[in-house]
Amino acid sequence: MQRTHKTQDMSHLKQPLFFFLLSAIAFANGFAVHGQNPLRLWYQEPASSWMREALPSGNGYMGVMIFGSPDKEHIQFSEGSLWAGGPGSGDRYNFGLPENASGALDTVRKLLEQGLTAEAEDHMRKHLTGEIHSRPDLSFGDYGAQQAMGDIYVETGHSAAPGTYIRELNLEDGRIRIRYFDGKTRHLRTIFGCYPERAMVYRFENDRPGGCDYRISHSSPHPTDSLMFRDQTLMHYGHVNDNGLAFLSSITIETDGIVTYREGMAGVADATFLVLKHTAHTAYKNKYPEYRNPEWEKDALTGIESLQRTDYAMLEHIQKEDYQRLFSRVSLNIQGPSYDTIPTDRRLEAHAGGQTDPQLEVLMFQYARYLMISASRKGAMPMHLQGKWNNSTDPPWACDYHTNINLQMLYWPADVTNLQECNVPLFDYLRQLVIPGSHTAANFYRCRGWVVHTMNNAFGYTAPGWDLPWGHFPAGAAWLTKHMYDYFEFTGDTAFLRQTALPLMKEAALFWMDYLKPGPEGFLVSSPSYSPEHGGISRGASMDHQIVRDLFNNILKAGEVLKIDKHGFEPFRKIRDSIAPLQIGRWGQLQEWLEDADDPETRHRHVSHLFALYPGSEISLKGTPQLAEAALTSLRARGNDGTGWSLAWKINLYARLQQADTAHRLIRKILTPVKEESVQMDKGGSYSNLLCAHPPFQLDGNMGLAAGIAEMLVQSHEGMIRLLPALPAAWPSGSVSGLKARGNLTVDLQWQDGRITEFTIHGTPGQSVMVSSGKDIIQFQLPANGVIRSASNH
Ligand code: FUC
Repeated sequence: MQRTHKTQDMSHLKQPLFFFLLSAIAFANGFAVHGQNPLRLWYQEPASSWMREALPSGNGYMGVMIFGSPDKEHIQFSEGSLWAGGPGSGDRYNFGLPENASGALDTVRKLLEQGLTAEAEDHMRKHLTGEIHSRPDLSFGDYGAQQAMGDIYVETGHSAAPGTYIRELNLEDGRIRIRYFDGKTRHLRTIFGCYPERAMVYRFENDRPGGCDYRISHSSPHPTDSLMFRDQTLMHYGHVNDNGLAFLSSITIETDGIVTYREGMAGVADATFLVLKHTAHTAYKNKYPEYRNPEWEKDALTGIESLQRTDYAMLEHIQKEDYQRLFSRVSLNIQGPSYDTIPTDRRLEAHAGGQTDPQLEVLMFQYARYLMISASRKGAMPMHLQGKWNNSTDPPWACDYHTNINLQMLYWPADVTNLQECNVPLFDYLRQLVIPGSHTAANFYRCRGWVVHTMNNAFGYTAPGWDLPWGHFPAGAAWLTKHMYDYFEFTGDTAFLRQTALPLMKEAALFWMDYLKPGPEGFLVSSPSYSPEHGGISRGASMDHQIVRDLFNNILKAGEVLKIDKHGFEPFRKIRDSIAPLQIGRWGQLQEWLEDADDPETRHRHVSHLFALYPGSEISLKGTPQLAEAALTSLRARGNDGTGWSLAWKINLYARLQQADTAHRLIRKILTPVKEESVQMDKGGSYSNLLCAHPPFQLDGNMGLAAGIAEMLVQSHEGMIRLLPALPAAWPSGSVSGLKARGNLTVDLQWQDGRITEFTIHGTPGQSVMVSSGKDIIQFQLPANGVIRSASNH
C-alpha cells in the first residue's frame, strides 16, 4: 500500500474547480453556460456507441475514444503502428508479389488493343493481381489490418444526478471535459493528448472532503504476455496473435489518494484527484523488409520513465503550448445566430431540419483541424481511413492506406489550413514505400521507378489489389508525390523540394515513362488502366493521364525553381506533351475514358476524371473555360449524393467552379445526421460526434470538408490568390485569418454583405503577389515588413 504525491502543489486544481463552480450554477439553472465559446461539441448524456457518440482524443500516435459514463469511464484506444499481417503473419507474406506476373503485361495490352476487354481483365486477374494468403479472423489475410490495442476502465461506484451531466470537447484547448454531480459530490474529468510526451492524460477530480475511490483496469483484444505494477505504473505487455508484433501499454498513476494493486486492478482510495498518464508503444518500425524495431522496448521504457517524472501540471503546460501553436493559427468566423446552447446532437438534427447554423459549419471546419493535430504528428504513422481511431481487430477496409482518393483526401487540408507539420507522417510513409514500390514496378510491369496501387498496408504491400478491377490503380504514387510538391509550393521549402520531393517525384515519373504506351492517334496512354472505382479495365482512363501530366508538370517546375539543368528535364517535357489530352464527349461532359463512353445516368460516388479540376489544376474557369464547363456538366450529372468523402470531394470541385451555393448545399448534406454503422454507398453524413459517416465512420470526409471550406474562401492554384472565390449566400459576413496560399503566403480576410472589406497578405519582403478580389486582379510587391493590408470595396 502506498500513498503518493500527498504533499504536491495543488494550485493547478484551482482553475478546474473554479470552472466547476460555473457549471454548478449552470446545473442549478438547468441549462449550460456556453455563449463565450462556440468551438465545442457537447452532450447531455454519456456515449453508448463508439462510432456515433464517443469523443475522439489523440496524441498523434494514439487515437482514444472517450465514453464518459459516470460509474465507469471507458477509454478505448489504438496506436497507429499496431498492425496484423505482413512479415510473421504465417510464412507466406510476399508483399503481394506473385512469381508468375512478369510477361503478362504485353498480352493484356494486345487484348485491349483488339477491344477484348473481358479477356484482358481475365488475364490480368490471373497474372497481374497481388497475392494475399488467408489468415484466421482477418478479412484480408496476411495483408493484415490496423488493430485496436485495448480498453481502460475506471470504475467509480457512483452515478450522476438527473440533469447534472455534461460531456464536451473544446476545440480551443483540445480537451474533453465531463462534469456531473452525484448527489453529494461534484466531479470533473479532463482528457487530452500530449504529443511531445507521447502521452494521453486522463484526470479525475472531485470536491468530496476526504476524496473518492476509483478502480482502474486495462484489457486488450490481444493476448497478454505480462501484466505488472511498478513505480506507480500499470504495464500491459501483449502481442498481436497473427504476426507476433509486441506492444506495451502503460498507465502511470498520479494521485493524492492511496494506491493499491491486486490481480491486474489498481485501486485508488480517498483521492480528490487521480491522473492516469497513458502511453503505448509497439515493436513496429516502418522499414522494409522486416518492419520491426529491435530496440522498441528500451525506447518504450525510456518514454515511460519520462512520463513518471512529468506531473500533470507540466503535461498540461506542454500540451497547451503544443496544441495552441498549431490550432490557433487559423480562425474562422461566419456571422449568424449562435446555437451553442443546444447540445451538438440536437443541433445537428435542427440543422438538417433547415436551421441556419453557420457556426456549426465553422465547428466542423475546426474539428477537422483538431482531428489532424490529434492524429498526424512527426514520428507517428500517417492517418488511416479512421485517422488513429479504431476499436476493431478486423476494421472496415483494414483501416489501411487507400490511395485512389482516401489517403490523399485525409491530407487535403494540411497545407491550406496551416497545419503543414502534420504532413510529415505521410511523407515518411511515402519514403518507405519507394523500395517495395520499385519491386512491384519491376515484378508486374518490368518498369523502372516505383508504383503503388489501391490498397497499401504498413508492410510495403504496394502490389495491385488481389481482385479486379478495384485493385488496379498504378497512379497512386504519382498522386501522392503531388502532396510533396504542394507542400513545397505552400511553404517555399526548397531544401525539401531538392532532397525529398523531387527524388520521389522523379522515381514515380520513371515508372510512367516506361508504363505509358502509344495508343490510338499516337498519344501516349495508360494501359491497362482503371478509373477508380467505376467501369472496368480499359486503355486510357483519363484520371491516370491527368495525374501523370500533373506530376511531369511539377517536375519541370521544380527543375526551374532549383535551376537544375534543363536538358536533363527535356524527356519529361516530351512525354508530358505526348500524353492523351482531356476530351469533351457527346453530351458535353469531360470524358472519363479514351472512348466517349460516359453514361449521363450514372451517380457513381467516385469522380476520378475530375482530378484535373481538383486537386489538380489543369482545368480552371479562367484558363480552360470549355473544359471547366465540361467538368461542370459531368459533376452535375453525378448528382449530390454519395459517401461522406464523395460529398466532400464535390464541395472542392464546386468551389473551383465557383458554384458557391451548390458547394454549400453539399456542406449541409455532410451535416446530415446518420445512425447507420454498416457500409453504405450513398448515405454520407455525420454521426452525432461529428465524425463523418461514409457510412461507416471514415475520416476522409471530415478532412475533405475542411479543405473544401478553405477552397471556398481562398484559392491559389492559378498563380494568384483568389479571395472569396465561392462565397455562398448563407455566409454573407465573416472573417478568416491564417489560411495559407501557395508562395508561403498567409491570408487574413474580412467580408460584409458578400463583399470583401479588408484583406491582409503576409509573405516575404519583396515577393510579388497577384490578388483577385472579385473582378479586378491587383499585383503587389510585398514591402519591407512582408505585409500588405488593403481595404477594398469590390
Ligand atoms: C474506396 C471507396 C470506398 C471506401 C474505400 C475505403 O474503395 O470506393 O467507398 O471509401 O475506399
